[in-house]
Amino acid sequence: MSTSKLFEPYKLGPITLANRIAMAPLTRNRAIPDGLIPSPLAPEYYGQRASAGLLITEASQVSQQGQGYQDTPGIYSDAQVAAWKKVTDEVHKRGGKIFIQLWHVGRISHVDLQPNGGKPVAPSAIKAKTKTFVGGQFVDVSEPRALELNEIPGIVDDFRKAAANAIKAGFDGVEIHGANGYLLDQFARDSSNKRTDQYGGSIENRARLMIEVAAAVSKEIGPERTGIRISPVTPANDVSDSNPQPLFDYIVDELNKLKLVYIHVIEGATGGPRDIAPFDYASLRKRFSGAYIANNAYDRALADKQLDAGAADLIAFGKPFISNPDLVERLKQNAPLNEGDKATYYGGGAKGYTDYPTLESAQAAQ
Ligand code: 8OZ
Repeated sequence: MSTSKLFEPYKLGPITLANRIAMAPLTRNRAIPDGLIPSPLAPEYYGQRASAGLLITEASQVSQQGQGYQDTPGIYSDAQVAAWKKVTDEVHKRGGKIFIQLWHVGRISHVDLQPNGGKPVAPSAIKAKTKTFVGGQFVDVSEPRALELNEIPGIVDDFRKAAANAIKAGFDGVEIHGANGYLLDQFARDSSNKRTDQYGGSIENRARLMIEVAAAVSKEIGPERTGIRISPVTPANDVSDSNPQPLFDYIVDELNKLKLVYIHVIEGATGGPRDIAPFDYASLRKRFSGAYIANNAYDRALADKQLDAGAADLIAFGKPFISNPDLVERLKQNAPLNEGDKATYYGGGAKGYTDYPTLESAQAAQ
């Protein structure tokens, strides 16, 4: 039944994953508001999912400025590090491996979340046509301001410090969030970046911040513990690029020079159609010597097909992991999946978080 490569171990830099299945980062908005500390339920939530070869945490802001939605956890304070340590301990106790996703939302934020109620920061002062979740409701994002050139090193350093904190918290590595129209992607793509300094204009200039962050993080904790997520054609959060193929070919060439351990590629529109725009993902794979994690709308059949074709090393599943803590076992058995309850995706307590049944617990209840 399962001669599939999906269930074979994989060596990711210095660690060995039990299988080729990754849990994609999933925003769940359950941090304790006071201090934006991971929920006391987070160790159990991630622990329940530890049979995935690699867990990647929900996006976690590297600074208060990097926050864009209410109740998302940070990785910049000692209290946050201490709470994340409980998560990594539980996952390791259950035999899993876990990376934390490092996040700066850039312009996808709201003045109510920003230091001193200031404007969110962006490459250019262009407001995104999208909403965020603040004060218990979806609201338009705030008008951003363009970052001053002299503020950029501080942002690179926030990522570096967050990576150091991640290692203190016991993570096996970090994933830089370079995707989905957040800060690094806003710099890379030309719909959101109209700068005229060395961070705007040419492909090299627009890619500069993402590459500087990757260099700083990998210098701090080692490239063998540093991955990155990109989404070359997603329209998520109102970004686009007039010519994404050479842009992302260049970015991946530079990431390859840094010897990052993986690229995690959202193929198509995040959470939407895989074929939203033409893009040659094989070109990225060819350019990169580390691992290629493929994501977006994968099921067992497509995962097998891509692994057998050598198009990916690992497959990341997102939404199915919300409602199926034992997704690995279910994929192995081709068993039916639990439906997710959308009303409890973002925010709340244990309901829709730590209470989804495994095959075993569902059988025992019968
Ligand atoms: C869903 C809701 C809020 C944030 C992403 C971090 O798209 C997110 C996100 C997803 O990468």
